[in-house]
Amino acid sequence: MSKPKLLITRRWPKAVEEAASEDFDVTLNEKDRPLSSEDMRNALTSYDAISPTVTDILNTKTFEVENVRCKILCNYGVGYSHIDLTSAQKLGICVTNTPDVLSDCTADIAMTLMLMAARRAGEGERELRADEWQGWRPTHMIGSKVTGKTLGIVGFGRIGQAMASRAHFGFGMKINIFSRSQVSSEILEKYNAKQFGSVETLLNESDFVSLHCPGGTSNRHLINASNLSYAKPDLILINTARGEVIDETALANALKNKVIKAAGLDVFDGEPKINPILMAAPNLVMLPHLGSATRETREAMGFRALENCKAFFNEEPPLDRVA
Ligand code: 8YV
Repeated sequence: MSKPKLLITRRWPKAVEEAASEDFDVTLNEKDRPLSSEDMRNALTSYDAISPTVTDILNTKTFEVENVRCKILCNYGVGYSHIDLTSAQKLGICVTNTPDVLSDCTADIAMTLMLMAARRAGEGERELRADEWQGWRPTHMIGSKVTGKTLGIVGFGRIGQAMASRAHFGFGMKINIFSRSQVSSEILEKYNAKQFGSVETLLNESDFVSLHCPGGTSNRHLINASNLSYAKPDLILINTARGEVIDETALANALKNKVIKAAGLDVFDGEPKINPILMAAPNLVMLPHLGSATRETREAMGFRALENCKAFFNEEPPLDRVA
């Protein structure tokens, strides 16, 4: 039997690209450029399987194609808000993701941003490299203490819990949670955490808030001008989830008007373009979507996407089916 035709839309670490060719007739995106909507529509009619990433747009329009050949989208990544699941389902296309393998590294980046924002690390490095450091003094670049403070976590899935683990057991932080579903008492007890019924109260009762919920329309602007007005003035907000979860204009204004103290972002609405209002915002550290960017994790994500795809063509249920 011939191998299924698989399109991998962006370059993967070498080890996983090599493994992919064992079971699939693989097409690699040699130039590693994001696919256009037209490229993706053509791919849907020419490949048995496609492994997209967050840089691929698979919206309702993309799926408006005839003679679809693709049977599975084995997404490389845990978040899949770039894929319109209803349209995929209508065409009978299975969708999988890659949970678990990136929880630690994404929580590590959230922790990095939290420490950078609180301790002014980006600002400090810029000062030093600009040769503007005037030497040690008791009042120089004073930040906020992290240890022992209260961290609010929005979304308490695998990544949210990995963040709670670092913050609670590593930094002695108290944990507050906002999650639409009830978190079990066992999990709450593990982190000695309190669950809140609204984002407003979470913002009001936390020193730091870190976002770990899915993106997409249901969480678009979950953090906005209205609920930011409930935040403590010392609040530091971290986002490693999806850019659209925060209203970026509201965030920039909150930073400018000292409604909150600082923020750290790894993800942006419409990335890689950055809203100019964020570029001009004070007390903001930004990273270029590095959450899962370690060799170990990027390899594990590729292997996991391949496992899902292999299971599907072996007529077994893929481990991480989301549609
Ligand atoms: C991925 C991520 O690198 O997995 C996710 O949801 O946000 C990133 O860490 C990216 O989405 C790859 O598609």
